[in-house]
Amino acid sequence: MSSVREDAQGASAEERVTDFDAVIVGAGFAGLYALHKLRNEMGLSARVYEAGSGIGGTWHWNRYPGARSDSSSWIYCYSFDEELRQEWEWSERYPQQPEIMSYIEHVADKFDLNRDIQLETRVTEATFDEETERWEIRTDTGDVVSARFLIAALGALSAANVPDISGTETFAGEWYHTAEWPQEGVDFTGKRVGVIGTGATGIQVATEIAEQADHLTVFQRTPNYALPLGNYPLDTESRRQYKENYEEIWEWVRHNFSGHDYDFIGKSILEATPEERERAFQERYDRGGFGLWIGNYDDILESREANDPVSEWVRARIQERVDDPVTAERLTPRDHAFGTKRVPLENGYYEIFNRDHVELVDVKEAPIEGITSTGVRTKDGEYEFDALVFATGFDAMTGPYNKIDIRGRDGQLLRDKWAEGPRTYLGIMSAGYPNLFAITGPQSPSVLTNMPVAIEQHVEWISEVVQHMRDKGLDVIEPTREAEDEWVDHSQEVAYATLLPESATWYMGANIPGKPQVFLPYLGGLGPYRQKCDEVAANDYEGFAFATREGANT
Ligand code: N01
Repeated sequence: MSSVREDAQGASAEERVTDFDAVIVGAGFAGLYALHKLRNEMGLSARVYEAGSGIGGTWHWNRYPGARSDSSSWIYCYSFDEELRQEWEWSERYPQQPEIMSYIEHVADKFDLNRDIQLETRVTEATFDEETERWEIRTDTGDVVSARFLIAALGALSAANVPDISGTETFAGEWYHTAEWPQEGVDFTGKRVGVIGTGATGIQVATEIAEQADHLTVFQRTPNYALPLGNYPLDTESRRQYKENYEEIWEWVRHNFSGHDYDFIGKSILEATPEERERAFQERYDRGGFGLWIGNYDDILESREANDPVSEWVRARIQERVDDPVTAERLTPRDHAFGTKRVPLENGYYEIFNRDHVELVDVKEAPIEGITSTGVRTKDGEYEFDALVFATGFDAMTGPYNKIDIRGRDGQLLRDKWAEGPRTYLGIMSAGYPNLFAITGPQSPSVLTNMPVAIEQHVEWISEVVQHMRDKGLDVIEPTREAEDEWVDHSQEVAYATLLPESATWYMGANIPGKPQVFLPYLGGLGPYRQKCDEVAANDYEGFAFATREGANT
């Protein structure tokens, strides 16, 4: 029986609407835009379920100290509304979590989104009913609703990974995962703190905690090639400039490789002289951001020969910033090529290790053996803490889907279908799961892009196909197995033509014990991917099959 608490619209259980045109799961950037599109622009009835106590997705959950965007603020936002673009005033090149939350809340107010969002409600099951050709959706609060379309706006990095380290439950101090940070914040003043993990998150959080803690120990398993953030405040003049050029900027980032404000140089590194390379690297390093990664010579991710010069160059920059040679060497990656793991951006990270109260522990050399009531025990000894921070990442891309019992045709669980890795067509749909759309799901460019740009592309493509179905009186859409098989093969081929699958990364599922090793996002670039999606649509949705309620194929 459903609870009698009021729903998002203030209706009691008896009055509740239970049949929707669309149910959207997640109220982050993706879910909010999907709601706006489907409800405000297309007039569909829609309900958003959100597990968090507030909207914002990633930015609601990841409120750890130091959390900020690694995308330029002026494109880390929506582009769909000219008034919104012009009225919002970003204060920095890389906005911090509270500013991004203010933006998201502003958008939700402006487009009157909150009334159809039900918070603190986690979708636990979604079952496709082959009789009615509708999805039945169940939540952990007892809601049971049905929808013609199910939109998974789950986020690619929303299933937090707390590693299974023995004794964690015995730790007497406080422990936190960065992606489940307490809403009220944490004060580390005067405390001995341990941070486990040195990915993009660990690097951000350790830099901030070093300012507060009495003593900070960073447990590193794999060193990273972090690049300077290069943040700066934005003044009225710089805001005027990007706003004046917004049409051009959006055209560019919608069609380039990454959806970020970088382009590759347009030349092989092998054709550049040592002096040219040095100049190109230094300029990008000094400017800050991802320039050395996705704005560098075209082939640095294609072969070791092309990659070695830049890997070597970044190693030298790390070494010169750290005083103690042993610590400097520990911080220097030598086991993987630059850019094959997600490049973190840092804001004084390397310099924290020049301070007396900050220590680096290499857990590859001396693995963590367990957590005790007082701290962390490694092969080399025990470290005592008042607080522990897990910056240990996510069960990326497929994890959020696997947490829900999604049953398609013949009752097949999506997680069973994906047991050997995700299978999708265009990263948008999976055969056997009609009318279920993924926003920035596996096998789409997603996490390899500036997310809002990829999100807008998906939401717009999905709403167009829904409109197409309404216009033609079609009820069901589903990809063909052939189209799906081709896309799965193609997405792996594109990845394996680069160095990225060589490294043990979350892109490959390598961070989760037992997870199949498959390259998860689509590496073909956002611009070419958009073109492919547009061609599919123009070609009468090639690779998709449609049906009407009676089951007749069109
Ligand atoms: O997670 P990660 P993240 N014992 O998986 C280590 C996005 N993001 O949260 O490298 C010891 O990258 C693990 O070690 P290893 C961004 O896309 C965006 O930092 O697996 N250590 C690694 O060091 C990013 O890539 C922004 O050997 C263990 C770390 O934990 C993605 O989120 C900011 C361990 C996990 O790093 C994920 O980044 C932050 C264990 N058992 C993040 N298990 C912005 O743009 C794991 N580790 C704002």
